[in-house]
Amino acid sequence: MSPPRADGFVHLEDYAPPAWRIPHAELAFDLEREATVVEATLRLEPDPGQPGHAVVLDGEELELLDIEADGAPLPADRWDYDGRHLRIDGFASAFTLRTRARIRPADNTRLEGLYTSGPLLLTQCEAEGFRRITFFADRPDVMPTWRIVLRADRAAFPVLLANGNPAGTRELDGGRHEATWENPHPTPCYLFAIAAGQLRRVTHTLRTAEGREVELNVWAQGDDVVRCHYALGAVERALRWDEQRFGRCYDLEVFNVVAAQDFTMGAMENKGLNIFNARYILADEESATDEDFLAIESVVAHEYLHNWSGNRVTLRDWFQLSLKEGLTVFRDTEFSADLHSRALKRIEVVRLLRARQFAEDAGALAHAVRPDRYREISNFYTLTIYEKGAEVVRVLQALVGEEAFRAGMDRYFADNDGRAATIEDFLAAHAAASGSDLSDFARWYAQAGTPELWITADYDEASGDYTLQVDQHTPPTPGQAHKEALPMPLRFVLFAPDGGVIDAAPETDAPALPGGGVALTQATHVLRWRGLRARPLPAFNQGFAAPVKLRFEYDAADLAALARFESDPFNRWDLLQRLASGALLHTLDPEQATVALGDALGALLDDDAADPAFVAECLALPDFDTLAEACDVVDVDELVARRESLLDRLAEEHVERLQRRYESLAAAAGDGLTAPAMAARALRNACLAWLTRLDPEATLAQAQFATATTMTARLGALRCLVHFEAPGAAAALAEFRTRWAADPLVTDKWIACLASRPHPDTLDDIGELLASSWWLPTNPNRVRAVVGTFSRANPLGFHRRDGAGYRFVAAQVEKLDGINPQVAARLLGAFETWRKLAEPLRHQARLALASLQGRLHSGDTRDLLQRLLD
Ligand code: 0A1
Ligand code: ZN
Repeated sequence: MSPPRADGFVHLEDYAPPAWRIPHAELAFDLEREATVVEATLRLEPDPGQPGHAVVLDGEELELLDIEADGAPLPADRWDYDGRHLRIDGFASAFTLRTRARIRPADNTRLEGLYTSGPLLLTQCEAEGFRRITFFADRPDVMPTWRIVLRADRAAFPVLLANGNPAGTRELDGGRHEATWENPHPTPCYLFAIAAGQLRRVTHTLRTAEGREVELNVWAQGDDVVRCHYALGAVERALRWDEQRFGRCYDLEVFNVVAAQDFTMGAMENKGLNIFNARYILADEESATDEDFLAIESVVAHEYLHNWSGNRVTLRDWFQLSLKEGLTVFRDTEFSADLHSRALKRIEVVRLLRARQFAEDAGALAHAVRPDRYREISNFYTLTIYEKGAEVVRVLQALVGEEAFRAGMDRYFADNDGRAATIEDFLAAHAAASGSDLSDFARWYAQAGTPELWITADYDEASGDYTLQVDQHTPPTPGQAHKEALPMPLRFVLFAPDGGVIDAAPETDAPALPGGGVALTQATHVLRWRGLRARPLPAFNQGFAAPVKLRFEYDAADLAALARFESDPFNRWDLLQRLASGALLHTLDPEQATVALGDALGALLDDDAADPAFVAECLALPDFDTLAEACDVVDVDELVARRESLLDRLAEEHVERLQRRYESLAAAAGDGLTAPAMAARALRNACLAWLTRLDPEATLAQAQFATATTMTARLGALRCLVHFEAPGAAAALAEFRTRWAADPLVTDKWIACLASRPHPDTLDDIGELLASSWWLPTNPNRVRAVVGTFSRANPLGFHRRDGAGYRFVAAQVEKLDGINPQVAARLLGAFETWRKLAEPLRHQARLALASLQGRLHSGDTRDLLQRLLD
């Protein structure tokens, strides 16, 4: 990688391979909370192709104690450390460098490098945290094998974990002990990890398909260990799935997972030692919702699956981030779809894309799946890199077909095992395996913005000829005015007026696709059918095969008819979402759309054969973010008011049906994590929310809260009580708060419930919270529960007309910047679409952002603020 240019950006085109390689690294830690000493012994070898370079290692906030080369102290005129880089001159051939440095874990509130979380010592190194542990070439294309020695007080740190396989332990003097770990796989330092402390585990041993015996362990503090069983099961499911679906086996003797209460992101795939935000590990039915369980399974799988997509095949540089993240999200969503319902998983993914990624792709922070420059890489752990990156992989699979895609994946893993790869390497493997030319496909990685497909129909009564013209267009994004057409699948079905499927294939220059439909390869295509008896009704993009916005002139009656005809469950859901959006945004006749939507929902509620989880998804109308994303100018109050009144009207229309389903599902919704029980709880909670709108006493919600035996039911009821400001709300909140006061993860739940109460005066509650002992600004989960929820899930609070919501979030960003810059920077993301706000909000948002100028200190927040204001 290369240093930033004078413009402050690191540029993709400046990439140069490392001038010095590190084939092997040995680290010894004397672990202590206040001051840990790290001794690093690095074998350094010059790249014969690039002679004459000084050795330059990264190192931040390190207190250098000793420096030696080949066993002798290095004279002061041979090295220089300026607080960011250690430069060593005068070596032309391989040598061994030994440094000793002191670091201060207890002072590390950034949670990057080595830090304390309660009594534990933990690390987080991705993306550039390893340079806060020791002097090293902190870039992903330097991949040594590792030997790691940990020494610590036995009583305080009885468990000492690091990457790789255990390679011995011994007792030391003074109540200390030592553990050695060896990682034989070439591994970049961003995947380095240690975890030390009083950890307890649940464990399970299995044999991989290759015959290797592997011990799986999930570790947590104290009594939390009893809530690790579900995560342990999820590790095993992910391991087996990767064997079966992608032929990938696990490659060490042990796979350790550790739960941490203080963790900035979701989890981290360190080689053989995954470290997790505790919220993605700890669960039982008393304390975790069904959604929590599903999220745990998918994050556990995500991190496990990185062992191949990310670790065995790693990244050449951080511009390639989506090569591991997009691909691994693709793999984890396939895992969840194979294990549970494919349609429900697709709905979940598309909701997130539409509510958040489309907005990112159209706002001030838009960037390509492979950006070509960055100031601060931690600001690129985005929905575009992850979720759109996964969609791009899905598009590739649709274009080449599932069989060729699997062959391409085999080839990618085989050709790049142990290497630091690029997106070009990924595409080359798929091009070779499928025999396709993927040069146009590469545009998906370079071009930002959500593509739009404009489809227009023409039917000639006399001849019965029907044509569809498909025009592709991607709007401009910052720095990218002109866009080219992207290759993508177009799936479609034509329905006759009676709902029968018209089976004929169209005449078209667009190539047919292996799984049905055609490949769009140009900006415009025409599809023509001849001699149809009547004007057909087309449905498109089954399964959301292409991540696009699709425009076709339907009226409400068309959408309602299609929702009855369509057999693809994703599309049936999507057609109802379109009806709702059309009613709310007035892109359809609002009255007709409302009536059609009401009829469709009524039929669904009457249909006891339909999956209750699917019915619950249909009852969940497009959220505020999704609606706002579809507007050019966002009038927050108007949008919220329209949505509320549509919900009121639909709830009134269906009150009896809602009551019937709520009651009839009571038995099925008891305990247990079976699909039918979870589905029943989902639909009951959806019905309860609609019914509570109509009942000022909130009788059902109060009863559900009082008798709940699962967190899903309890929290569903609490949310209704708090959000509708029902009579029992304060008592329920107080009871919940007291009962779970010792559990930070459950505490985050009531806090998020409070912070999302849809009312402008929620800001006052938040003020009280911040003055209480519940406020823990050093704990990322707590900050997200309070400030993140308020800014992202409370439109009436955040977008208060007086701008107080914006000022509050801006003030928190400034405070948190000095504690944990990555957490602070993420909060700024709530302003990404501020330019679309109707006045006076736009002006207020600008003032709040401008007030931060000159007051932020970290690279993370300064980069985001500048991009928001540019
Ligand atoms: N690679 C992780 C995400 C991650 C990124 C940065 C982190 O440190 C601040 C932590 C985790 C994943 O995709 O799960
Ligand atoms: Zn990941």
